[in-house]
Amino acid sequence: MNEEKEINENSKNEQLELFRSADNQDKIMTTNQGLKLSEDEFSLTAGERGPTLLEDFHFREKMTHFDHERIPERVVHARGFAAHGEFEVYESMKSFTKAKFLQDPNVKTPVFVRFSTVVGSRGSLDTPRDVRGFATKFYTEEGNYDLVANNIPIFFIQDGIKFPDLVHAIKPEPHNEIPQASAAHDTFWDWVSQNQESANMIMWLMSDRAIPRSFRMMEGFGVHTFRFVNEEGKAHFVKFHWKPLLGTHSLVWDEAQKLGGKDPDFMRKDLWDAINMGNNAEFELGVQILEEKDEFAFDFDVLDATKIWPEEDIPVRIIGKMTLNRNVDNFFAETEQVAFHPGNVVPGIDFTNDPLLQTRLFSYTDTQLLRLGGPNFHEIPINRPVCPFFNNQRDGFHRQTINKGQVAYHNNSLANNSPKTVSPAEGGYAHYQEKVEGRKIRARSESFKDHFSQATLFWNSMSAAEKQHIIDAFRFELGKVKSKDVRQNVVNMFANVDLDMTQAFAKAIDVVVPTSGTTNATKSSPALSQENTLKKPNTRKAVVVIADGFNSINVKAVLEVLESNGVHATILSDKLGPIKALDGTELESKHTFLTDGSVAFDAVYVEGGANANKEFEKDAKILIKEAYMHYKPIAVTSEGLLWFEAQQLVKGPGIIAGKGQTTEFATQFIEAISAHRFWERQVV
Ligand code: HDD
Repeated sequence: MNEEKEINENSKNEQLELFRSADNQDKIMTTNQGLKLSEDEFSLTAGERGPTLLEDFHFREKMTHFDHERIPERVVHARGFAAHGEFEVYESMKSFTKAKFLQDPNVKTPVFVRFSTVVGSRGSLDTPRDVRGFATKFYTEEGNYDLVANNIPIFFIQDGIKFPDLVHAIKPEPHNEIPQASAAHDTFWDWVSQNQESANMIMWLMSDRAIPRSFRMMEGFGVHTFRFVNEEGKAHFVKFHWKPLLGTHSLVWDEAQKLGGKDPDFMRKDLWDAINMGNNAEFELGVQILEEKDEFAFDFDVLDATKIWPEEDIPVRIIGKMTLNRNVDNFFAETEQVAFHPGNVVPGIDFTNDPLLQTRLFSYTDTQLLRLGGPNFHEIPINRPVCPFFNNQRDGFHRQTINKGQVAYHNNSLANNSPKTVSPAEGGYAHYQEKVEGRKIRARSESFKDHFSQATLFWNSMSAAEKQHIIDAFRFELGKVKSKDVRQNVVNMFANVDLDMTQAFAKAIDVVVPTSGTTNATKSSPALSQENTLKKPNTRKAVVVIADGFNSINVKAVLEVLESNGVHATILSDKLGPIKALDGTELESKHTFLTDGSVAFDAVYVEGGANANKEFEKDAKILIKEAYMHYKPIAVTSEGLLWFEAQQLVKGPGIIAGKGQTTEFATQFIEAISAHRFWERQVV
């Protein structure tokens, strides 16, 4: 270990292999000292009914380990899920950056990505309305590079000194620890109205972006403006984007809440299952690049993390692809112990004076010291670079490395002054020599003070359905706020974003409906609307609802088409196990109305069956209705068609009614699955 060797996509896996234990299968049980055990069910007692003896080293060891097996959860982003993968660059980025992993399209760099929610604790649900974390560790030949991103391209605040306040306000309230994993409470909205730089972020948080359908179907954003620096020392400003190859898709709010109860692990299971089935999660890396001379060319400050760079003004250039293709072996060892840090950079990538970024550079190491129990967390297998690393840092809690040699200081003569530093030409990191001067002040530039124009730009960019979702989200969130003053303050604030929008939700929350606001920004950015995203059926989940006595020709025809279009189809009935068709064919039911319902799937196909009883019919009708209310594609044949019609639901886009065996029926169903949702029903 710790030797120079060529890095490829397998390098991290090979390194982890050195730390993997054999599994317990067929092994003899021992203590941690290697002593074989003859008994693991009874502690050592004085007599059969007597007290337990202190000399029971086996009990003491087992219980002590158990008593200490929790570590503090992350102060934010506590609930997460991760996977391994690889990254390849499409074309050399040499003219912009000397970062080695961005030079050669033939090189694959191993990566580890942890997705997360932000507010809930580790055991909370996957589908709250929340920002999602999207943190990537690139194990490069020049050391670890961490892109610690979110699925929203901006942030709540401009200066990290406000981060503890933001987090205290949005986390459960301190006196009663209510509510869990939710922003819908007084302290958060009070904080929002008293910190109006949050306006743009709140618009995103109220939008569909905050309830993604899957980690595999959301964008990622580095948020801050970073710097690319090339071999000649020339710098460009850069913003990083991850673009999912499946498009950016969301749940609807009612569905997300129901999923939280039916299946709190919905999103982690989605990623785990997809990777196990060979449906690797793929994201393209995009960069927005800006010449330094254009720093002041915009009506926002490029150092302000509450602002996007509209893609129509500064295009996103796609430069590479990341593929997540391997699940972890052990959640704690990998997902829980991974430690990200925006300050983990490689030559060719540097920081800017974005005041939010600057504060993050302090916070991440600090938090790992507590969370992972000392300064040696870089030695934990998941955190180790795949390139060699040497320095004079020694000792501390949990030190693993046995550093050899007499000398642990610099400069020295006894070890030929090694380990030695090297020049930038030899790969040594040199900070970009930006000229800075100024007086020490606690104040922010005037150029950071427009809090509303981009919030309005976001609103202007939404489709009619997306706008309605935002209004509904405000109604939900503020509907949970008990203080009328807080509700009024929020309404007064958002009147400055869009008056019509604010009037629409103000009416529902018992406040004075505003009649004027200050912003009249007219810009929009089509790239922000999810209506314009990629739409395809691949990896979507369809459920086929059948009862005994079903028509096997219909069902088999649809199953075949789904399968051949990359849709994962699965059978649901009123019971698990074999369901028998009229012709004697059997299909295996893996879900029931009780275990899953419609919310666990992207699309439903209800066939029914001649032997369906009244209870089946009732449950199937509920399933159809729920899928309908969540705007999902619905295909119905046989009894399914009767149950659909009996509910007087309106047939329209996304409703495919007919006979399963026709090609037209199946093709229409696939097209509907690609379309994702049918918002026309929103007005029904
Ligand atoms: Fe942060 C975790 C992303 C602002 C302080 N942050 C954390 C994680 C992500 C982000 C994805 C989870 C990493 C993981 O999976 O282990 N954070 C962001 C983004 C931000 C941001 C995109 C704004 C652009 N964060 C931010 C600020 C501060 C922090 C302003 C403090 C000054 N973040 C932390 C932290 C965490 C963290 C307290 C908690 C656990 C951890 O770091 O490792 O240090």
